[in-house]
Amino acid sequence: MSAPARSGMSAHARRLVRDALRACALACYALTTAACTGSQSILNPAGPNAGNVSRLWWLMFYVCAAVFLLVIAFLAAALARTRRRTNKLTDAPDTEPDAGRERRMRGVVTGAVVVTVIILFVFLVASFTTSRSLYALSDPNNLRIKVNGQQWWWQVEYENDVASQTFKTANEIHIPVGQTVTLRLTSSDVIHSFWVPNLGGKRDLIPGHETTLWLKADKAGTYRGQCAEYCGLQHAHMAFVVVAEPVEQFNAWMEAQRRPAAPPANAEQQRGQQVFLASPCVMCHTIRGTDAGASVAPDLTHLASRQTIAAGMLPNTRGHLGGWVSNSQELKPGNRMPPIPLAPEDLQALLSYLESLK
Ligand code: HEC
Ligand SMILES: [Cu+2]
Repeated sequence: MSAPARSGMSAHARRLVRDALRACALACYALTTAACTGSQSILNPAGPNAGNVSRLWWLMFYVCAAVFLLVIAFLAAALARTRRRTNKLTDAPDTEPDAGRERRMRGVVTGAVVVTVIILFVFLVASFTTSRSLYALSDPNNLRIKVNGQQWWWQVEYENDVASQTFKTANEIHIPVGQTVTLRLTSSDVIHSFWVPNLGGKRDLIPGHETTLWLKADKAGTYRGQCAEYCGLQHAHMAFVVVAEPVEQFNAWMEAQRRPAAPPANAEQQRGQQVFLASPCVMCHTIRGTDAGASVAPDLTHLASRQTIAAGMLPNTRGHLGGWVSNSQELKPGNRMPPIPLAPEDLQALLSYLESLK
């Protein structure tokens, strides 16, 4: 009667141990194959801050993995021993004196507590020094970029002591490789959080309170960022890209962005501009060089130079642009741009104009 029950029990335990080890192996596999290569991954650092964060992460990962494996090993050993002892019990009584077992037990528990305290202390010191290191890039001579979070997109303003040299763009931040930039973060509605995992840690954007983040990219590349603080319906579609490029390329980009929009080059684009200026578009958007100067929505002066529209949600192609302008509420429900009905020819002309805003 008791034999089948016992073996059923240990089979269950064996299955548990096997599943735990399998999960562990799977996690290791996923980590080493997928996560270490991504353009939105803390495990693929492209700058000093992200490097420090990922070193802390790996320390925690290895220590916790070791603890996990030890616990599983002890669990397996304990199960095997219980089984042996129970078998023995049926033949002869257990002869080990209780006092000895008690003493060993106390030793093991004390050891486990001491090791746990040491591990937690190491984690405390490591995370403290990592936090400190994130401030080391602070320098008043850094390039300054102001990032304002809004439901659900990012306004990006390149600051300069000369007012005419400042300019705004949206959802795409270019930075020179090898130079530190200072990001001044603000929000005009709710709390958002700025996070480019490949370049650094998170920093909240808090209404009425400016926060600062320093970024430096050592490797050229395009890194994806994402709002990391739930901020409403379209929080998941509040992404952006950081393009780190060689200094000359960055300077050329900045020069181009400072210029006003290119004037319409043909009759179609001319008509598109008229449609834009005669529509409610001008109540929200800016196109520098035209009468449209509102700033509650992304600056469209160089819209066509950007990789994505709608805060990283859609590739910047004519098709997606057409879908967005005809009814953005279908693509990104709840976003702050109302549907604006346009005649088909007007829409096509408008798209031609928007596509010319390089
Ligand atoms: C009431 C304000 C408002 C009006 C009017 C408006 N928009 Fe927008 N528009 C927005 C907001 C806000 C966003 C950002 C939405 C988001 O990504 O969540 C946006 C985004 C866009 C984008 C994508 C920009 C990018 O870089 O992601 C385009 C293109 C655009 N609008 C074009 C237009 C055109 C063309 C019109 C007129 C037909 C128009 N908008 C009218 C508020 C407005
Ligand atoms: Cu958010």
